[in-house]
Amino acid sequence: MDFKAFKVSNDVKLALYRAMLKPRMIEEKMLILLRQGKISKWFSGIGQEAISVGVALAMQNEEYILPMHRNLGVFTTRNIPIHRLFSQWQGKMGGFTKGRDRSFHFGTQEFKIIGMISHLGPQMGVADGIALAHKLRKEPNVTAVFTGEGATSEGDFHEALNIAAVWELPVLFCVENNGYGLSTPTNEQYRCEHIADKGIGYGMESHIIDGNNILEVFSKVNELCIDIRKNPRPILLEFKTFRMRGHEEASGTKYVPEDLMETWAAKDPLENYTKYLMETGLLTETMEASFREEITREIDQNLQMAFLEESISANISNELHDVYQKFDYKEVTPLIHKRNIRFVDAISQGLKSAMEKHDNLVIMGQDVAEYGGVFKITDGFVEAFGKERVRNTPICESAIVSTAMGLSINGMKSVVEMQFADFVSSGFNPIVNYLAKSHYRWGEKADVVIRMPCGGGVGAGPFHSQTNEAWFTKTPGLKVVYPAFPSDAKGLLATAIEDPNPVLYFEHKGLYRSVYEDVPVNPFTIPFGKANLLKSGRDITIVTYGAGVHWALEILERHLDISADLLDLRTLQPLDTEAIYASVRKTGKLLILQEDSLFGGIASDISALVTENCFHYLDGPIKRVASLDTPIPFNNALEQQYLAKSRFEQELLDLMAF
Ligand SMILES: Cc1ncc(C[n+]2csc(CCOP(=O)(O)OP(=O)(O)O)c2C)c(N)n1
Repeated sequence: MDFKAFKVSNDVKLALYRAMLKPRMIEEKMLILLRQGKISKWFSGIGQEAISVGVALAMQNEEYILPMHRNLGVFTTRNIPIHRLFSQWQGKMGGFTKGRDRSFHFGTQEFKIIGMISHLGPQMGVADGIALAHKLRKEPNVTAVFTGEGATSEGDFHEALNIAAVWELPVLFCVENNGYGLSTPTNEQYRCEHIADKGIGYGMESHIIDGNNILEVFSKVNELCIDIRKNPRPILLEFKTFRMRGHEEASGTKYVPEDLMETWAAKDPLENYTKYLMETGLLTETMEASFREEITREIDQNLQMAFLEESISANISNELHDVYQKFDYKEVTPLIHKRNIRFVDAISQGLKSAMEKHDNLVIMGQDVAEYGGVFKITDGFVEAFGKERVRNTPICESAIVSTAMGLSINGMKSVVEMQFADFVSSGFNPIVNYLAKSHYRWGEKADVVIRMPCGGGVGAGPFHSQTNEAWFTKTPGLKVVYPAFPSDAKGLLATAIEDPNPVLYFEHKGLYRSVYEDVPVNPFTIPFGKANLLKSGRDITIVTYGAGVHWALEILERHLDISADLLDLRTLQPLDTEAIYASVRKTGKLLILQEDSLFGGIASDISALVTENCFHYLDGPIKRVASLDTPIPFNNALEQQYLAKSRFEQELLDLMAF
């Protein structure tokens, strides 16, 4: 291993040594504790420390690092008190997740470390978002994100690198190529010779670095960081290294040929570097012993602190309390001055006002810039707010949602337009796993609104017509908004953008240009969780939202003899259960109308809630009226048959007659 080629001061050489020794010694202790059954799982980074430590020391403390499961050296180099790491691994309060997540699955703004979610790939898009925030604020900061070579096979890797390249984001993509992804060797993972070769495909500079040579890692990364701060751009780094232990301890290394193990054992980053430092006289055995003694003491003391810490006692209200960030709703009242506008105009106005109010708000989506979005909602926005804040994206829903998360982590707000709500499936993972769970896991908000042009009745077939709110209403941590009128669309969008929690904002395409209303011209807010009683009656309660509201209005218009409460939910999460219960207590009958297919839709949950809470008030069975349990078809006759609207009238009359 060639250490001589790198010009590094003696002080830095010793600092690098000590910084590498610490994670190695903590890990050795962890392996003992694991055997004693005192910790549950361990993902070892032994043999890969030079990468974590070298990168972390090349970065400035205010620059974000996004590590993975083998990067203990990032955490120790950023000087996180190690008792907090021990508490984290033991699921105690002194850790970073109140016992809610394990190992390195956490972030800390204090130390500018944003840890992974298990799905690996989303990290890279999050790094894009963090870097974008720096770039928009003209801050000369680098963001470094780690991944293994296995995770480079995920679509997120491709999407994130592509975005970073197109947007020239100052991100260091650090791939630790350690030979195996769990048991899968590299020749079953990818076909090019080096992962660094992939940089060419993205138009991105890339380098191969010996990941076991701390001086090479530190010098090259340091040099690149200095350069990126002056000349922001993404760089792909492939660190050649090897995973010396099992994927996690229990899984072992039987599938690794012995000679490969021996070859890499001879390249151990700590042993070789120690030898080099001793040969050059920078390190003596006495010094080494005293460093080791110091670290042993630190480990023992900190471990003791963590062991002495009480176990967490489970408390339901604590858990429920942390699912969402507290949102201090501020009422902005609508003024009297109104203009008759379409649903689509109301959304556009709401967005525009928010862009004027928040100069840290960014809109991202496919074709949203000069083209104005496929529904023209952001028409003219580039002229008003510039291309930096109104951003066309490549076709990459997953990494864009992750980018939005990164923007939020780094102090920005964003609205992401899904071109059609159907395409959210390509960005589903970061929404339900990253955005939804971050506050509960480690107290981090996800200040992101995802706009969802949805709904059928427009002859657009199975992939441009779905109303897929139920994919999200069942995921704790998300808020789901679904307006039916222009005023609500405008006011609820304003609230969604103010709210620091992730909001899915459903906008029905069929309403865009067909529904008009007199809408207050000023920006105003409408609180979440407040249903709107559109009609008040005695005999039956109809609960619905979105296009269903208009179907119900139309049918009730035809049956003036039916005295019904018509409740427009407006938001599905939070759900105004009190308004539903109050109405059912009054009328004794409930019909829930939803455009979505029947099974597993929100109507089922509302039905269950009313059964549990209002059973004694019911004078008939609760009726759910929904679309067929088929995909949504294209042909008009088939689509009309599919939609709940075609059955609503008869079901209403049947329940009235019960
Ligand atoms: C989306 C997803 N698929 C599968 C897994 C299971 N899994 C966790 S780590 C891992 C191997 C990762 O390999 P690599 O990226 O090379 O990192 P390494 O563990 O070698 O450091 C796998 C298959 C996962 N966590 N997430």
